[in-house]
Amino acid sequence: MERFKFKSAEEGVGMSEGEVPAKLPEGGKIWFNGRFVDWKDAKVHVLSHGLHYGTGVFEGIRCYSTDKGSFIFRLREHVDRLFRSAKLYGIRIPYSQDEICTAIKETIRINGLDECYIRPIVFYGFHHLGVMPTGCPVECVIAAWKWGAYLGEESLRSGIKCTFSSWHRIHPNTLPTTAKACGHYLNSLLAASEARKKGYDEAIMLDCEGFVAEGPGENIFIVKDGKLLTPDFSSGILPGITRDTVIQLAKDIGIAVEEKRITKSEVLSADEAFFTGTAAEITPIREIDGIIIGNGEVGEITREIQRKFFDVVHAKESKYMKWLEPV
Ligand code: PY5
Repeated sequence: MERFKFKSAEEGVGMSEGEVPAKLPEGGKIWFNGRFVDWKDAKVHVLSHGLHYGTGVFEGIRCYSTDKGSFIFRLREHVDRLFRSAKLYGIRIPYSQDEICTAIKETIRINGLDECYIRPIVFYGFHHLGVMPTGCPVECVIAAWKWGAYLGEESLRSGIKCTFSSWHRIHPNTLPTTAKACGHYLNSLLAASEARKKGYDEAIMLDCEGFVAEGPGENIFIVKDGKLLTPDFSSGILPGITRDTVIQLAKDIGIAVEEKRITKSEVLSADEAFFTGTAAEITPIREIDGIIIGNGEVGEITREIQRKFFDVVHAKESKYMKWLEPV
């Protein structure tokens, strides 16, 4: 919990439409195809394949500062997902997983960051602009910068207001939904911007059959009668690493978890609800389309999961040190 306790609300990304989020910090070094370049030199050509067709895959990873040093949370799992995402699109990453892990650590160190968000991205560069990226080079980039709470610091404390989106989550037969691929985020953008235009903090997307899927950049959980429920993979969700973390932590605390198809009405009548994600961490949901979830306060189980999560990422739980990779 300590990370957001000491920061001002302005450091969050900003939630409503019209509010301009903090600009990415300029300066420092970016890892670009195996070597470090200055921030201003990390450029690609406007005719890059990835820019035209969204042909790239990426990750979002957090590094936390703790009293035992800086640790990257579940680095191996994130890098593994990056490679699985690439495989689904036939993108051959010209490095090993170990090399990418090492490069991520070096990026954090060279930029002197003790706590940060890390964004590795792999995409097709410039060569040819047919749909087939024949001959296009695979460009690999790793950047890191300080990034506070994704939906604003206050969101972690008091929860957010959501709306069910009219845009459905991409169907697993349309795109490989388990891949964290650049082009998939057009779907997320439509849902997120619709929600903000209507004055909500974030969207909840349904799958193509009308079951609850996830947020534009977050997985969703609800609490009903002391039990955690979350959509299963048939709803085309991204297999979130924070989602997996919460499932394991809940079981450890003794809270039952069920992965299943979830209806809108189950969410609206839930006792508690929250989002999970690397950027969003554990963000409580207090209201959906004007309907108060539970009593409108952050629920007991949500608070317990949130506290446990922040203890784990801050190296306060010896059992979960296996998830923390020293920088
Ligand atoms: N679902 C989607 C569509 C996501 O983009 C993300 C992560 C998640 C779920 C949660 O996955 P995980 O727990 O593994 O992070 N979103 C990115 C993130 O860094 C990008 C957000 C802008 O959190």
